[in-house]
Amino acid sequence: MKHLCSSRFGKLIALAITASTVFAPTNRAAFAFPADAPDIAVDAYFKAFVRSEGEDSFIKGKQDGGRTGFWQEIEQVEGIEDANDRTGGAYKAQVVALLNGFVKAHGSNWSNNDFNDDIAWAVIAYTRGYQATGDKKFLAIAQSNFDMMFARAWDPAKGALFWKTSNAGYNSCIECPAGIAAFLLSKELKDSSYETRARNLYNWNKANLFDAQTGAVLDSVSTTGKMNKWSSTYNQGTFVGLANFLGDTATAKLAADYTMNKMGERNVSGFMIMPQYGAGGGDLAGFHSIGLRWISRFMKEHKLEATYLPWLQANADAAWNMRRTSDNLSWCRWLEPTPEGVLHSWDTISSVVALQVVPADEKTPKP
Ligand code: 7K2
Repeated sequence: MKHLCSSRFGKLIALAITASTVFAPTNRAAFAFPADAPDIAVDAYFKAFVRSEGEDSFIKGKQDGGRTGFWQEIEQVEGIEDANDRTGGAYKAQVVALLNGFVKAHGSNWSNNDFNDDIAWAVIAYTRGYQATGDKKFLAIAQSNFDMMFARAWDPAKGALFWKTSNAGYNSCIECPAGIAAFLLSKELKDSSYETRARNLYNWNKANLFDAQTGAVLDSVSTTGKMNKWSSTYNQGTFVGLANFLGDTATAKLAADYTMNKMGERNVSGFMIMPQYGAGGGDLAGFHSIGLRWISRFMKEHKLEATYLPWLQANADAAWNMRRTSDNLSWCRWLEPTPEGVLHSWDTISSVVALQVVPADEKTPKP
């Protein structure tokens, strides 16, 4: 460096290095959220949205009551499973009560739900419930519903699953969650036929709904070949999660990099904050929980903290900093403070999950 710097060229390099240090995102230490933030966030969520009835728990649609949709509900249960994983089991009783409450509300056979992806999400949550508790009842519910869904949704001509029972198209939001569900089942049931299905779904999605140049995961394609090229944080996340399970690390990295570098808006420190998806209980409000969960897991399993942790922490910090002080709830639009008034539970889950799956620092025990 010394001799380089003595030349004109070297001075230019030195200047460039100084400039990149000044303008690059600041290091993570300045951004890490407080160590007690993850627990505070879960407690606030429970206080606002979880109602218990005997041994069962139910998630309210809004603070003042009502229901949330099937997939929003079960994805919020996944958020509590994240809290349980982070703490090594501190929320086990709550996970059990929520899974039992979900069965009370929706039964243990979900065939009356037309959305194949809804069933895949719930299979993931119940398989994780089994992993957290060892209760075989949860695994049996997961397996029977996966099998029911797969039998009705599989299109042998295409080698992919239909998104809905109307059989009108194939979406990343069914192929990837179903692939994750199949992979989890293959491990717990020790049945490689599920892993084969996971691999088939992944290969199809990679070949048909993935841009290998950019790392973007594309939304869907209809049976008539009409493409929806929109990319969302939830599809990026499940694609990364599935690629990671199946050992395609390079592709997982490509999709994670796209999410980190291309999706959202930069904050004042230069980090990309995930897109400002609309609040109000609509589908998109909870998408970041899914994106963050699977990309964080990929990072931890491959020790890629140097690449992804500053960005993930910037998002978790933003979620924490935008909370409202009256009840510590935070919504899903992390460049703006959470408004006062009655919130939808689904709007707040991405903030809760961000604080469960993103380590506060590199010393946080890895699950
Ligand atoms: O149209 C699909 C998908 O392709 C798209 O990415 C998102 C974005 O919407 C749906 S996926 C969300 C669905 C989850 N299952 C239950 C459905 O009610 C819900 O639309 O909006």
